Amino acid sequence: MFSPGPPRFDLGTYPQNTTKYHLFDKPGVWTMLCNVHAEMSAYVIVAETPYFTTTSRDGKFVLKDVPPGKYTVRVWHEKAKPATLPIDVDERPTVSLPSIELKR
Ligand SMILES: [Cu+2]
Repeated sequence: MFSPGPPRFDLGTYPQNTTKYHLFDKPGVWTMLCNVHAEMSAYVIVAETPYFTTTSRDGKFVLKDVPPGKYTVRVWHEKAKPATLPIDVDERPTVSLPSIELKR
């Protein structure tokens, strides 16, 4: 799902009230930074799967309608190293994962 290196793009600077577009054409975590304000950042994750989600505030998530099979759960957080967990989805209606600990 994530490319080996961070995808890069640069929209440069442009006048206020101007809109620029960028097509995120490669999978990965795309980082957007402001070269004026260090506290301004955003991320776009381009995933090659229909099975993705974000967590609730307590870190829990649900992926619905995942067909049976072997998968790798990939977890990303801006302040942690990405984590992966192999999972075997079977015919049970609900499959629970063990906790995934993210480390800085
Ligand atoms: Cu800024």
